[in-house]
Amino acid sequence: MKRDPAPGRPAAATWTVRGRTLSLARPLIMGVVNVTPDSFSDGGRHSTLGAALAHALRLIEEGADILDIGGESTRPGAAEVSQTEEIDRVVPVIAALAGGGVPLSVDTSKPEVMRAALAAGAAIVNDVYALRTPGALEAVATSDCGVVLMHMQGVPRTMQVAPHYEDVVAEVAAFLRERVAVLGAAGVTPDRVALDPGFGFGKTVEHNFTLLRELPRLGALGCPVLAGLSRKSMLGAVTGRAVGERVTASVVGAVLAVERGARVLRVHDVGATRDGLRVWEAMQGEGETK
Ligand code: 7PJ
Repeated sequence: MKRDPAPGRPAAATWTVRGRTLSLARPLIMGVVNVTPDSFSDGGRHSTLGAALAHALRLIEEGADILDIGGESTRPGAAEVSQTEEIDRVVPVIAALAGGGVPLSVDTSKPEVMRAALAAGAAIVNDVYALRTPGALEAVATSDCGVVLMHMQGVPRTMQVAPHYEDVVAEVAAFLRERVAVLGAAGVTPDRVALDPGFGFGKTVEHNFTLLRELPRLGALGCPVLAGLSRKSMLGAVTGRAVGERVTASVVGAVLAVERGARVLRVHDVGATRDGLRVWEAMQGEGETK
């Protein structure tokens, strides 16, 4: 028997990506596949096609529900990547994995990369600029792909210099609500959209933890919430641990996000996150576990 959702929490929903309806009754794990030589947490180990594919297959084995494939690092100070270079990195990975049963997301802000990735079989566009780059909205509107809209204050190169908000939750929510409206006007319906507070993107440690605590206020916007806390510096700030030693902190963060309504988790450590979610799901009981 299905229970009613807790008061104030949106009902377990679905996410429509390229005609496919993903159930969010159980939280989904989006595994990160970096195809970048300079990505801060993978140190370039997956920069070749073979290594990226091997990594992707391992994440699927570990229980990834979605793979997020990115060819440009957005860490503060990271080198910019040309459109051609980014396409050359991500399209072969997407083409090789498309049709394998796991929906593929492309982590990009460039309209031409979005188009190439969608043509190669990607089902989701994950954009840290929330489709504000000229042409990005059109690239997505001509497809029926899913979309992740993320909040960011400023631009990656300088966003961590002096993040400032009067009310971080209200401002992030207002931004995301506005973007959902803009997408809707362009024909991208809310059932295709997931919303992301953008942990670490123009936010202090305190801003990040306020957003985590108040995550249900983003869920109230009516779209599924995606949370990306994995290995981020907010976790280093409270544990004192280097990026490669943040697995435990990342899993705890993921489970806290789910407890506060997140339904998609963008993570590097898929197997460990799966374990954490099993514990959370067991607690839910009543047939919601798998
Ligand atoms: C995020 C992202 C995130 C979404 C990155 C990293 C930096 N996309 N891409 N949300 N982070 N939607 O993996 O730490 O938090 S790149």
